[in-house]
Amino acid sequence: MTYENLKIDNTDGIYTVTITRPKALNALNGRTMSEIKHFFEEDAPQHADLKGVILTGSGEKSFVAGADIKEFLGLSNDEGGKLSQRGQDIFFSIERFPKPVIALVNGYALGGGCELAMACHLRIATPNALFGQPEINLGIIPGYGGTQRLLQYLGKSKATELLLTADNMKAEDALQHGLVNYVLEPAEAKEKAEKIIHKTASKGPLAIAKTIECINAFYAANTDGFAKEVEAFTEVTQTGDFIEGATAFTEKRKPNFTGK
Ligand code: DAK
Repeated sequence: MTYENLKIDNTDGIYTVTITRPKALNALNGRTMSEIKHFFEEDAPQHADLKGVILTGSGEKSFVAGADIKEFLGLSNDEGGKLSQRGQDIFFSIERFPKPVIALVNGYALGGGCELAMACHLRIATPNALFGQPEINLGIIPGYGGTQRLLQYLGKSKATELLLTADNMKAEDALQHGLVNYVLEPAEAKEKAEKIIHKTASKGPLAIAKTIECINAFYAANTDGFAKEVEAFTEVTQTGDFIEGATAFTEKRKPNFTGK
């Protein structure tokens, strides 16, 4: 697939994916959603050198200002549900990606933009970042997981307030409420994201992937997260990486994990 709305840079295995629709403040139209799907489901798994992904928006004003409102106007009655399901599935691909995906939130993260940031494993915001689910202003509700993930991050009281009022949350408040991991100036934010990815890349890749699976199991309906942990633990203890990690510890050296 040729990317029209995503710019992808690879620096030492850190793939920075920049959503690039500046005229629409990087709003997610159908094409952009297809490109995000293609990147996480088709392209990224092929890149053997990939250590992690930084997802951001072009410019300094906006991460993603929502789903593309203008595109919704032409929807027929039964298309809404299908698009909502498709969007949720794409965002699940991000959440289930076996290597860290960090949202670098550089401005507006509204509606689908807030949902996209929440599907990433971690969020680093710049001071001008603004989070919110303003769908109610348009007479609709979030369709890409916003009613669920906002509760996971903020808890019921604050999330309900935001969802019912369409109020926005500033970066510092998002930090205080646990929606973001850090608030940093743009250059430091990128550096921090890179540092985190390099750090995770020095660990056992299977252990990282299994940890992500267990975290997701906590939030998955009808899934016993503790049982999932036992299952994942059984798998990782049977790997060469575990032998290497334990051996390196006893030999007082850094482990050389191979992901096997
Ligand atoms: N969609 C399309 N275009 C957008 C956009 C968006 N979400 N946000 C901004 N733009 C465009 C503006 O229309 C404008 O284009 P021109 O008029 O110049 O052609 C350009 O970006 C610059 O925007 P502004 O001139 O408005 O810039 P300001 O600095 O004055 O204001 C703003 C920035 C972010 C406060 C404002 O643009 C704004 O309020 N934007 C909309 C924010 C919003 O409500 N976002 C949430 C959208 S609802 C579903 C699936 C998902 C969802 C719903 C249903 N189904 C499958 C059915 C999710 C929905 C949403 O995300």
